[in-house]
Amino acid sequence: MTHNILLMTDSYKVSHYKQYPPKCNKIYSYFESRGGQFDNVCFFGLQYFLKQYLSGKVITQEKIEQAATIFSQHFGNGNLFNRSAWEYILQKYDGQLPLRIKAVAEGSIVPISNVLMTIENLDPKCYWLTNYLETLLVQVWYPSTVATLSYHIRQMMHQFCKATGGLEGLDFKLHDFGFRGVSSVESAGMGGAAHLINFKGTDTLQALAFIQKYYNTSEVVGFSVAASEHSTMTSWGKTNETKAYQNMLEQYPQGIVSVVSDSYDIYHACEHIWGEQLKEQVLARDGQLVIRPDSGDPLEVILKLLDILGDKFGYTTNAQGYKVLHPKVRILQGDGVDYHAIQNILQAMQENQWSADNIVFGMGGGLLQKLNRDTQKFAFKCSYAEIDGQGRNVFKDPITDKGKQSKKGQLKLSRNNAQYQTVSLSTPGEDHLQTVFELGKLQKEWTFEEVRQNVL
Ligand code: AOY
Repeated sequence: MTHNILLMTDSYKVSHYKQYPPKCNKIYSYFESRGGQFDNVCFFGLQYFLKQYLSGKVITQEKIEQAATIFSQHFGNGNLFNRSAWEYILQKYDGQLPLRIKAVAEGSIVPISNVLMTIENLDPKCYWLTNYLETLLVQVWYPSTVATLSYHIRQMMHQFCKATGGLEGLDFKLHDFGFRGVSSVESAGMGGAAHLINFKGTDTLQALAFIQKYYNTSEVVGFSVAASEHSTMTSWGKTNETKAYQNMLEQYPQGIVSVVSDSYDIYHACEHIWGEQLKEQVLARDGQLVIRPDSGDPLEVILKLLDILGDKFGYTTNAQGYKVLHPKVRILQGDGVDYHAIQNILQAMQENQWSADNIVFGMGGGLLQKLNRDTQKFAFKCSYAEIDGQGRNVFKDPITDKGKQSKKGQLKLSRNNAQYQTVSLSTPGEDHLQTVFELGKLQKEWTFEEVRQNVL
């Protein structure tokens, strides 16, 4: 193992064990979204952190020594580190963490301001351990925020598809182009997996291996097709643009093929190359050609391309009265795409009598990177403690920001007429938080199929 749990925290937390009140024997904290872009969130990714970083014998003498050496230089003080507290866990629990973590089922859609996860120490001597893990556990914000964004884009796309066409294509309406734009391969795995809860199209291959490994899945749950990039088109030279496109039709005689067509002049490419020179070959081909513009103002370009392609290849009018291009031709917009761009494009298409069936979207940085912990205001706070066995509610309520109020006491996620609500643990009724981790062991494992089911 290359990582060291003692080092997977913020420096200041190393000093916190001395700061709790005397005889403190329990610290209980919870995780919530306090609001942000959307008013409900999709909880996802905890199982990865539990499996990768928290399960089993995560403390060893070597890790304690490594941390001790780093801390004494980092703080310029060899005494801040609570070495004996870690050696206590190493000896008493064979290096396994005496904690209980409860969480809502992964994939669940929960309104903001509800408890999503709780964590508490199981050994009274380890009161300091609960919040030592805050830093790592709060990183669940990332896969949860990607899953939330992808979920809400699907909801929005659903409305446009229902109003202007069909729902058959919805699973592939938003393709993940984000691998190159994320901060790390680990982020690509987590974020790419989060997107695949809601959709089935991805180019982020890392997500497929991530899901198989961490979500107990043998299947491949995301799909893609043959597609060009600019190098494979422009390497033919500007005078051979038609040959480059013709080669695509010939190399991939069946199924969907996507061709990026803006290398020189997207309008010329659609009107004269696809729409005239290669038209018969496109129509004779056994599959769908997807034309991908990749520059310019997306709204302006798409509306113009729809008109050009409608003129050249023809269209039909569907039951709802919207125009649908010839079935052999579609558009893929993957440049400048975020939630509002998709909404604006589908809105403008509807206003111009074009069905949402004509288009699919690719989203890269907008899907996997253009978000942060504040996008959904994820926070982790202590709500309960025990001092010498006496329970007390713990909270913050700053006059300077009522948005930063925290909950009090031990919490339960209840559900009344399909509405989640956070109540005191002592309130009678079912708790939708279930124990997922206890004393070093994973207690509940979700498959990816189950995660997808839990969204619905
Ligand atoms: N992929 C559908 C399949 C994927 C891509 C990936 C950055 C695809 C393009 C396409 O058709 O055009 C990363 C940009 C594009």
